[in-house]
Amino acid sequence: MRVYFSEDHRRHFPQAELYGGQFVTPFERPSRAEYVLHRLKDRGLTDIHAPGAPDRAAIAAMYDAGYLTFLETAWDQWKKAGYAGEIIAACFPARRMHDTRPPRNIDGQVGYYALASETAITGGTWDAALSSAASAQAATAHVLSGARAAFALCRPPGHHATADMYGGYCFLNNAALAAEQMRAGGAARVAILDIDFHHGNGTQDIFYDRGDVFFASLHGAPEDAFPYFLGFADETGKGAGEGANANYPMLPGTAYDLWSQALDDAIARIRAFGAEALVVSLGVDAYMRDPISFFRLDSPDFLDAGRRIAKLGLPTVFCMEGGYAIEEVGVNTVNVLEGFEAG
Ligand code: SP5
Ligand code: ZN
Repeated sequence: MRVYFSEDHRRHFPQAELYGGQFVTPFERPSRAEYVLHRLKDRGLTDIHAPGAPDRAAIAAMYDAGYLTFLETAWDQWKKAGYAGEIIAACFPARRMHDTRPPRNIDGQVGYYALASETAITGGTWDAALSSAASAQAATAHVLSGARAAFALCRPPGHHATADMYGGYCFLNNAALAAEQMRAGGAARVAILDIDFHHGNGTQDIFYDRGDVFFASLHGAPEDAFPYFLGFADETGKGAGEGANANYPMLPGTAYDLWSQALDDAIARIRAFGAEALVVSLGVDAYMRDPISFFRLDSPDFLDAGRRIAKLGLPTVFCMEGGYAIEEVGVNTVNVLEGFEAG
């Protein structure tokens, strides 16, 4: 399976994540990608390519223009305001406040475009986010040209990003861009299967009223897990999208027996939907030793999950999402890909 990966991911490496009231080294850090890369090479997956330039028109078509301008200019504005630290959101348009009036002030803009404050922006963040999107776009182009599958080793990840908000370590929604590109490339119906531990709120939001893109997400129940405010089972889509959204929230301690039942159900729904192409949001934070998550999957379970996904028989783009048990992220991620290739 061909892999797309950009070294530019390293340009996004904030020093700080707000966690438990302290600033810690971000869980989402550059070494994650390096571990995946090493494991790919160890297992003979050496067909690794740098993506070309991102398709900016496709990004502009999906994204809010003000949001893109914000991402592009936030660091300069922050410096001009005289701030010495990284960009961290501190106040938000909460209930009964205006959420359609982006402020002029940079602190105001940051809160307006952030959905969580754990995620910092630095001088290299925008370029890294673009390079991550470019990997997803190049992997999708490769599959559209006839390959069975491709892996976009995206970093930063994407599934929490909406068309106008960043957070959850995500800035541009790589999987959403891949799905839309599949549609533009001729797939009448596309499915996105999100197996990251966290609900893919951004992806759900982008396609919620669309009947041509099915979204299924397996994740920690929102009562207990980030992003807390979306991902409930009764979110089934709206308008033309009614019935094209499937959430599988699961409780702390969930192991592969239950998780794989949810996976099988999601796969059956994708088959019934009649998807012609598949995008997998491939996070491996469902792993039992993940430091910020609470499922109990073990490494061999990821092999089995890959096998089950392959049974759909669809052209498939994998986009890297989360996974924070740093050293095991490589093994678990590549296990999904190897299971898929064996299945
Ligand atoms: C892409 C992705 O996996 N993003 C995840 C973002 C999670 N950010 C919020 C983390 C909050 C962690 N709280 C965990 C408590 C564990 N004791
Ligand atoms: Zn996650």
